[in-house]
Amino acid sequence: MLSDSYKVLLVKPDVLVTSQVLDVPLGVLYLSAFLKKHLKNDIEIAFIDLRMVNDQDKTLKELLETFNPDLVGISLLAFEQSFIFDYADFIKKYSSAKIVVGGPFPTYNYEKILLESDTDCAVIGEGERVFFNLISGYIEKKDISGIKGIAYYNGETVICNPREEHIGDLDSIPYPDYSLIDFKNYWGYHIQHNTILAERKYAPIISSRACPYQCIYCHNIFGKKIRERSPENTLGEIKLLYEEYGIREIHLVDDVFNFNRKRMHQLLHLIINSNMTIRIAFPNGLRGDLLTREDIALLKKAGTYTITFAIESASQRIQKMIKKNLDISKVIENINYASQIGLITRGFFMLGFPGETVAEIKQTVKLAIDSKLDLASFFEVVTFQRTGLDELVRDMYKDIDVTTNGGYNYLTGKSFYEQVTGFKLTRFIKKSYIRFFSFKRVYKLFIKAPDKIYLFRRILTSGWIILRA
Ligand code: B12
Ligand code: SF4
Repeated sequence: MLSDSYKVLLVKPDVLVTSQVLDVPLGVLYLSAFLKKHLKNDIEIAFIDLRMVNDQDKTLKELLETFNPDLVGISLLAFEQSFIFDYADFIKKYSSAKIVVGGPFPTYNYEKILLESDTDCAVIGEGERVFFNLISGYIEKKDISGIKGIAYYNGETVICNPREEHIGDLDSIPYPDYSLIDFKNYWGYHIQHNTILAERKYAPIISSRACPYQCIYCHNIFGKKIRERSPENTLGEIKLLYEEYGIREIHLVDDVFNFNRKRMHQLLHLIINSNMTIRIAFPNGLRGDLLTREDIALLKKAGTYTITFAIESASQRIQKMIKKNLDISKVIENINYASQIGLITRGFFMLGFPGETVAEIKQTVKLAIDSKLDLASFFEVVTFQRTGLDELVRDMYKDIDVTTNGGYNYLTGKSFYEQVTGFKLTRFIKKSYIRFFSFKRVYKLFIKAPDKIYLFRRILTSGWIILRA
């Protein structure tokens, strides 16, 4: 490494939330790989996942002083937002680094960040190309004000440049820079995306970007035109993880992995014909009404042991209102079939949409309880700023302050719904979990679970946190 290379410290923050999910931060690993590919020896990258450390302040201070970065890049989801307001001054105190933020929160809330913290620049949406252009500009000491996809404060006002074009050929992006992490730190009994496991050594992969659907609660980070990696490129990454890192279970975290059935089948056939024995999970859901029996059977043959179905609501009125428009009867048919062939099925449900009646909330919980689902997650509806849902909430409840963190306070766990209706949603959700997880259902789950010891220890170590929350 050249001694005058530009030093970038990438940070994944730690914030106080009741159920901290500890998953491999694919976004920053992609950024690092892209920068290393294009800037080679001109750049040196370090990464700190603050969720892993006991003393966040001490670790960060030491790293700032020893690594002495030119730039600190922070990845922020909405619920991690407090980090930038609490730590921008801290970073500036112990280093002379520029602070650049990126990820879903800055993409939609860059003004707040730039006006209320000592942040130099926000990267909007897909980060690889924009971050590269920005850092190249800094290295070459050029004027960065015209770079597409950034927002900054010019001393008078916040400027947000037009968005950078999305990277069309996803295969041109190198695989995530796994050298930055130690996978072992992400394996264990903490809360993870998938709830259960078949193999302890697992890793997430994203094989496509963007989603053509229009759900009003969703933040659009990668655009609406789906872009796909080729099945060969995706298989190559699975092979790398399998051979170099001993990974035996893959979690596909695409927004809609099964949108293009042809590509899905091609990848599954490649996996089946490879000499790897891997297990596959879909922790954040497949589009349940697009699946066919043939798809489900092939998914199983390729190693899938669990599928999540993001159903959200049993009410067709709510489905229409949130523009999810899921065909519920088709999804139930697919859950039944998946369950029949031995897959573990999980449902995601959202309760407390604006204007949703208590009867509709109960209808959703009833659907979950009456279904063959092995696991269910009931979420209180949260609004993120600059989504259709947020507008709806603000429109519908003009007289009430529902603005705390966009209608939801992550620390108290209270959504706007309780505030505006008086219906004790949090309590209702706890009761719904107790009703859903009947002795019979838990027993069946244990029979099906590929790693029973893991499931048992997971329930002991983190199950109570969720129920307590
Ligand atoms: C896997 C996943 C998770 C996993 C892992 C998250 C992770 N590792 O980042 C887990 C389970 C933890 C998770 C949890 C939640 N998630 Co989630 N999740 C995803 C999902 C499906 C994929 C994330 C991913 O790997 N993307 C691929 C990488 C390449 O993208 P990326 O991380 O966004 O990074 C790119 C850019 O954002 C940007 N970028 C990111 N960081 C930085 C930093 C810098 C410095 C720069 C320059 C650029 C940059 O560049 C990167 C490369 O292009 C996304 C949807 C999506 N398609 O991205 C939702 C998403 C991130 N999740 C979302 C939500 C709402 C949640 C939850 C709050 C849901 C809930 N109600 O519980 C929880 C948080 C709970 C908790 N307590 O932790 C929202 C975030 C909305 C928001 N404004 O924050 C998303 C965007 C879904 C959506 N469309 O609305 N999630
Ligand atoms: S299907 Fe998922 S990613 Fe697509 S718009 Fe709906 S919530 Fe967003």
